[in-house]
Amino acid sequence: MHVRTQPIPLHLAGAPVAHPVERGERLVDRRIHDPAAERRALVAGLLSTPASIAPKYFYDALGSALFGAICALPEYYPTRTEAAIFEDARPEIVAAAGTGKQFVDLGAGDCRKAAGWMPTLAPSRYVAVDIAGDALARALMLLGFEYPDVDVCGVITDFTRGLDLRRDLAEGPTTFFYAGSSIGNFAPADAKAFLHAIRRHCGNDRDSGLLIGVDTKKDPRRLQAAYDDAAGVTAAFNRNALAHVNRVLGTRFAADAFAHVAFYNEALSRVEMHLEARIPQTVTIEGIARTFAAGERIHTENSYKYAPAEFTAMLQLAGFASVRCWQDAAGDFAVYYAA
Ligand code: AVI
Repeated sequence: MHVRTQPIPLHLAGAPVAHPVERGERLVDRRIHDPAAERRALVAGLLSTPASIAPKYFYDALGSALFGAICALPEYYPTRTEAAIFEDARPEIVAAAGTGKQFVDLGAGDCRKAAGWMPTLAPSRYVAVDIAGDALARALMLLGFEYPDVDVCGVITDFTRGLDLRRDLAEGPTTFFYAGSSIGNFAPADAKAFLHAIRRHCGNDRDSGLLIGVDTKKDPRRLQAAYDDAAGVTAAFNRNALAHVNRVLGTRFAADAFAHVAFYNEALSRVEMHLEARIPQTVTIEGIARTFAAGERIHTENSYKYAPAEFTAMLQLAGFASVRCWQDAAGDFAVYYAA
């Protein structure tokens, strides 16, 4: 594995690789840089039938801002429902998870969700993990100012390709935090493997565990609306993947020539997002002419939904012995603490 320490902003300067568990604000870059392999995978997806683009291509700077806007949409209930469950169940969650531990924030983003837990979980150490290094550096600096007594550090990595934080975690009880139902963007087999990996990181420590938010199954019309909002923000988010692909591959996809399509696939318990060619069109990809027939789709995302009993069983299969679940009154979302 290639480990690279990215240029560290002054406020994050330190010796991240040599002394990964020392106290102080640090950022370590553990991405495996293989742009050629990533390019090959992207090209292969576009040349396949059906074509696909990995969801990571949503998240350039504009896509990340659009995702922030999605989270505030009236139709997109997961973010605010999860926040409401956190608020209502906070004392019980704190009692279950315990205080003063190492807190590992998977997919930390701007670290705001984790910041909400700082006053009550009072972690001794906060480890933010995300693939977006610049955003993480900014967020950690702010958090470090807000909570000067917490040992704050960050790990830049694409943990969806495998979770290995052993070099970056301190010994002792740890609460892993994976919010926002991002687990739903894994295929179920990959979600199981990921939960297993978290369980392995907990080791034999009975005081370690996972706090995770997961979207539930519900009326397909509500799911559809959440991923195809009236203002068209999710459509812009989906189409923006094509602009990102154009920058990476030098292609000339016309985003407007593709319609945003989102629907709930009940048989597979997932919302699917696609980009559908409005008209026949040919795009040159690495010198190869790829023709899209009118109505042909590029698959961009799956978002799996789990009934609480199903997800509880997944956590147990991953090796967690005790699972607690909190839901909102309507059962729109679920938060679990598994240890
Ligand atoms: C990041 N993830 C949990 C979102 C979801 O709901 O699957 C991504 C998203 N795609 C469209 N809207 C939101």
